[in-house]
Amino acid sequence: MEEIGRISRFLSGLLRHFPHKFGVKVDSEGWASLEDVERVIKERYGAGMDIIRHIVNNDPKGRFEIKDGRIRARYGHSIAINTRWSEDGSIPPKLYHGTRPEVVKSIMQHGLLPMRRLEVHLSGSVEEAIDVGRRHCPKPVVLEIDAEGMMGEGIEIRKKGSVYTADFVPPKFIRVL
Ligand code: HQG
Repeated sequence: MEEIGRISRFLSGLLRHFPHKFGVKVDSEGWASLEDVERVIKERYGAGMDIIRHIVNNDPKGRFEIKDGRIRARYGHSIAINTRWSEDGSIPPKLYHGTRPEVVKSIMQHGLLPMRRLEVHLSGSVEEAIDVGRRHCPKPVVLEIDAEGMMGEGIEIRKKGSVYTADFVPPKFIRVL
């Protein structure tokens, strides 16, 4: 349903970027009270906990999680939280990043930077990276990231839902596909 998509996008924005605008408190790990979030969703969309749980349980990228009466976005934040946690599961040796052709030169020079977010976001497959890049332009470029090499030099890569994150990816670990 279109309304579910709208609420899901709002929930991403609320938990990643603007909880304070709606009087929602987010702790240092990104958690907000489910009650607070339900109140905002009810006021704005007339929808309740059922819809919130439906969105969280069916999100294709695992954008959100609910635990002990709290909810958080797993990745994508611009608000200051501690992003240094990772879910269990191995990190694939190669990861991918889809982006606009115009910025590839800058990326190969300066590395992948988090820009307006707290982390750099990487995908587990070329297909997912293309989808990420399409949010920016019709014909994205896919970069292959030597995740194994990064971790070998002590650069942390974290798993969050279906997404992988890092603080920074130095140019020497990036190859244009
Ligand atoms: C680019 C969505 C110039 C970078 C997606 C990207 C993802 C540079 C843009 C998640 C640069 C930032 C994040 C440099 C990086 N010079 N440009 N040195 N370093 N960039 O939206 O990765 O659907 O913040 O290539 O699917 O596109 O919302 O990052 O193009 O998983 O759940 O700066 O957000 O997830 O753009 O997307 P973004 P992203 P959701």
